[in-house]
Amino acid sequence: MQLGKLLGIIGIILISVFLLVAIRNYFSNSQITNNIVKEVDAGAKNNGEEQIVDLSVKNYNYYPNTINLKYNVPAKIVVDTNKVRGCLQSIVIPDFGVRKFVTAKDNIISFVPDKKGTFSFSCSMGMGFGKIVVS
Ligand SMILES: [Cu+2]
Repeated sequence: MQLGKLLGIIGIILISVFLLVAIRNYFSNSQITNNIVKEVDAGAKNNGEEQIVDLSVKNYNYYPNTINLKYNVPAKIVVDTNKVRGCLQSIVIPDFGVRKFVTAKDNIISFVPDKKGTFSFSCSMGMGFGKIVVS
């Protein structure tokens, strides 16, 4: 009678532990699966790579004046709005469909350089200008 009770309690403990482990494995497995899916998604587009370029001003024009980018790697141009002022804040890159007025709070221009070659960028009035070389 006592032994039966004891075995019953041990049985319940064993089942509980088994269930806990099973539940934990289930959740950690689904997390791993999610991560793999995310990596595959990113890989299809760009291997998770990105390129970051800082854009400032020198001699009343954009600096660097020629921006070199890798083909098909998402680009982020981080604009230093302490230097890039006034109409130079209105940046246009026609070949990549970019037209943006950058501010201190919103100073990143993102696009994918999906064409190879040399392209121009400028302020919307064409007073400041430069080149983007994608290779
Ligand atoms: Cu301008």
